[in-house]
Amino acid sequence: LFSAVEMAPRDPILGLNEQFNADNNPNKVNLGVGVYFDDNGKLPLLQCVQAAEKTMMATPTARGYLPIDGIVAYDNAVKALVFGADSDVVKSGRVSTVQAIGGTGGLKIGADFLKKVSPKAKVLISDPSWENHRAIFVNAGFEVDSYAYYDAAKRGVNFEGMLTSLNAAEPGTIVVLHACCHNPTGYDITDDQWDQVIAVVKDKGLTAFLDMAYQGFGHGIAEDGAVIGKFVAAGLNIFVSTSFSKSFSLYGERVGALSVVASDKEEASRVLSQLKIAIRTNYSNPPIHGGAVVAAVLNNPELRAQWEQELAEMRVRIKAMRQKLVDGLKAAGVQQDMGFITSQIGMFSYSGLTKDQMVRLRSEFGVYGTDTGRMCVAALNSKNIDYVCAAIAKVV
Ligand code: PLP
Ligand code: TYF
Repeated sequence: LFSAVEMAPRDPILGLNEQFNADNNPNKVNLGVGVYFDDNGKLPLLQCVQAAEKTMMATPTARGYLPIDGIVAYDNAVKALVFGADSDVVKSGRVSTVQAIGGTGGLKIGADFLKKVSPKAKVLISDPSWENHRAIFVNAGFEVDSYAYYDAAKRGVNFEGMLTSLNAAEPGTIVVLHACCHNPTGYDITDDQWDQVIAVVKDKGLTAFLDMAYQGFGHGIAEDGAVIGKFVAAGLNIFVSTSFSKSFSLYGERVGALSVVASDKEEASRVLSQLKIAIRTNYSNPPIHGGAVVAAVLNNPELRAQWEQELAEMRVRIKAMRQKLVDGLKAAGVQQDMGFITSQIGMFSYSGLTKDQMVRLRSEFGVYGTDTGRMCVAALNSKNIDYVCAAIAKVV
């Protein structure tokens, strides 16, 4: 049966983890996978999460099946977070939100639903993008292409190219956009550029699918979410996938969501019924724990305030590490101005290092980033930063 089964390539990022774990170098630093570590190099367990879990454990509950679309209080909290509790679009019942297995699950449910709605549509992802974007939409049966995004020479977004790509797209094309904290480059487009993208999406009849995996890691929860309000204000039917993996440091609980904005309440209920089919045929219904924790935090004013503060601490620490990286590289003797690192946002920095340099960083120094030069700034800390800077200085 399996004699002709080919060995699949490893995930370029998760595969690095395996290599890192097997490395005996005592100084090794993992800047490969997008995971936030605190200044002690530890994966945080947020106080707000611990508090919510403590309360939950005090009155243990039996675990029946959840509704197909998940915990109602969770879905409503996500809606409020993403669109604003008092927004017209939520109050008028135009948003259908379902709990999903991580942001990945939100993308997959959206992709399966879209395949039924627009079976012939093409999908465009940014060049470059999170690798799984392509895989998820290809697996859902779509042809996936890319739109111009990164300009290596300019160290920024090739916005003209992006607009040209979008303008050339067929009506109905599905465009996957990083709502904030672009992965892997760390370069976002400006407010004004978002307005121009929205105008093209509207003009050309494209379908925007906004991937929000890092809300709160850019400029703030509301600031990062504002782009969603712009699409809604333009009267567009959009998809938004949400991930709490990073913002709640709940990677392994697989907490995410998919929200779809319909034209009216009746349409939204039909959309929801189809999203439930996609969920049922993938995994029937979501798990309880992670969603219950996030709902408990988001729906309790005290815990919510604590979460906002803890998320702000992560955001501020990452920004401080960007500056330390720039200063440290200069002090370590790197001639080139690396100041661009502080104009990037979110967890990642596209460092501009070549594949050869990244391979040397790994093999000679145990400093792991992706071959594309992407480094997870959120894994730098006051103890490893000097070592990382010295290593980079030796390979550039
Ligand atoms: N989208 C982007 C851009 C990501 O970087 C990630 C990272 O994991 C995801 C989606 C998936 O999130 P999750 O781990 O919640 O599935
Ligand atoms: O880009 C990253 O590092 C994170 C984590 O298949 C990740 O988004 C990486 C690869 C993958 C799933 C998650």
